[in-house]
Amino acid sequence: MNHTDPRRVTPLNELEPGNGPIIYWMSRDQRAHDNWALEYARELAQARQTRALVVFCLVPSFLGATMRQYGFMLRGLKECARTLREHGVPFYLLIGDPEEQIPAFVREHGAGAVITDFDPLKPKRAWRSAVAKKAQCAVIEVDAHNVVPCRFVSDKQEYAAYTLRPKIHALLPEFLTPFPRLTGGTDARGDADWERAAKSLDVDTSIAEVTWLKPGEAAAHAALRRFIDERLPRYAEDRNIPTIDGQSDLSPYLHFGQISAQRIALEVQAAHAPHESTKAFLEELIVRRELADNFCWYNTRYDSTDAFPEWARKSFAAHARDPREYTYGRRALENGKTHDPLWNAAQRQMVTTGKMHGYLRMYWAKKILEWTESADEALKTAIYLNDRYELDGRDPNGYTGIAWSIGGVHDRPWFTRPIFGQIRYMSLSGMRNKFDVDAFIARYGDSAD
Ligand code: FAD
Ligand code: FO1
Repeated sequence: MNHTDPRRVTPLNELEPGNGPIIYWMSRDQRAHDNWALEYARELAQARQTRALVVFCLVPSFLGATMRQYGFMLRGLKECARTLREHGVPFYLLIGDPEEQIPAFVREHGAGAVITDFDPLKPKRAWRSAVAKKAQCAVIEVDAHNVVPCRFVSDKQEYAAYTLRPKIHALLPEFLTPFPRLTGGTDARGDADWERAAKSLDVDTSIAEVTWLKPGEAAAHAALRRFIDERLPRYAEDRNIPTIDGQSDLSPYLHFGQISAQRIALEVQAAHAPHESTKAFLEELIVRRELADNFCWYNTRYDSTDAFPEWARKSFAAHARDPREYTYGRRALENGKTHDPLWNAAQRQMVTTGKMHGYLRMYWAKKILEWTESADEALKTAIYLNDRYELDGRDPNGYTGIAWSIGGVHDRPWFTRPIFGQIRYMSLSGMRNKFDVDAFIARYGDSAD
């Protein structure tokens, strides 16, 4: 009985599934439970009386990720491999270029089909299209990341959250549904040399792994439980106050796919927390997050000023030569050495914990626009710092959040001012009206050492 909704499924080549095992090439959704791509692979294997197995291809470096992110990911993968084996699904770890490794693995195992998960980012699209061409079997993509499948919910780049929201809400009753349980007995086959994997990495090890957040599917579910019990009730009031730990801290788990957004939404709905908080959280988790996938999927220039709306690009052209009262190079920004103590404290929070508070990320990015020579330099600097230090970096949410802050993507024109033109402005005095800035500086600022 097929549980996977066919609207999540997109064949990536013309080949029909053949005989031989069905391979789930896991990439974005690194979890055993609540994973539609895995579920689809197991259903297809059952229908063809063959077996399903999982392969993950570790690339030695990925979009500037450091040991901070790779450590979190590899620990989560190790746990995932164990859970899969306990449920009868062998796990194989490959190392190298997926465009070579996956077709070779298909040949070696005589695979009947490769199932892979959906990801709008350019490097991942290149991997999938190369594998779809080179693998001598059917290659099929399943959107296991979005509650409402990205390709299905809209066939174009949406203008803003308010244009995507009704499309998502209309389909939630069909897609925000319970998951089938993961069943099966132990299967000890599989092959994963974690030592060799760690040695193969070509990453900056100077940025240490974080210790305040434990990686993996079990820890993700514990973090969800803790959020629901302790923070969800006041999420509407607390989420934009950086001095209160009012956010869920689920973004690193969502980024690495160690927990399903659909699972989070089901559990939050069942919690019967105050309506305003539930509504505010699901807006972020489903509408905002899936708007980010929509933007990156339909706009391949998502990491460039080319993706900015026309009004923003015109506005930047008109203000390109506005004098900057302050300008900082990448090093000064990276070290949090500016004249603005709040900005420095936000940068230090990101560098030391791997997770800047969501409300400060907007202010942080906008100040980079104010203190660099151009929108182009600001965008590149923000992406570099965000993806180097944030545990949840290298994510559609990041490219979209930065494009919103600096380039007005999904936002509207505001009244004109120097340097910003019509881009929404945020000021230190404005932040002081919202929360106790001095308390945040005391906690994360220079003097906090
Ligand atoms: P919660 O408030 O608990 O939200 C729960 C989930 O909802 C988040 O995990 C996320 O999946 C989603 N969500 C919340 N806010 C947003 C948003 N504005 N856009 C899209 N999804 C959202 N998010 C990342 O995952 N990776 C990034 O690299 C990243 N960089 C950002 C850079 C800038 C400049 C801005 C303005 C935002 C960025 N965001 C990024 C979005 C948002 O700030 C984070 O997702 C959020 O702070 C993560 O913490 P949380 O899970 O505790 O959030
Ligand atoms: N995906 C892979 O399939 N293989 C990798 O080795 C890999 C490394 C990696 C490191 C840091 C990071 O933030 C993401 C990484 N990803 C990898 C991609 C990740 O699984 C996500 O799919 C995307 O980054 C988010 O869309």
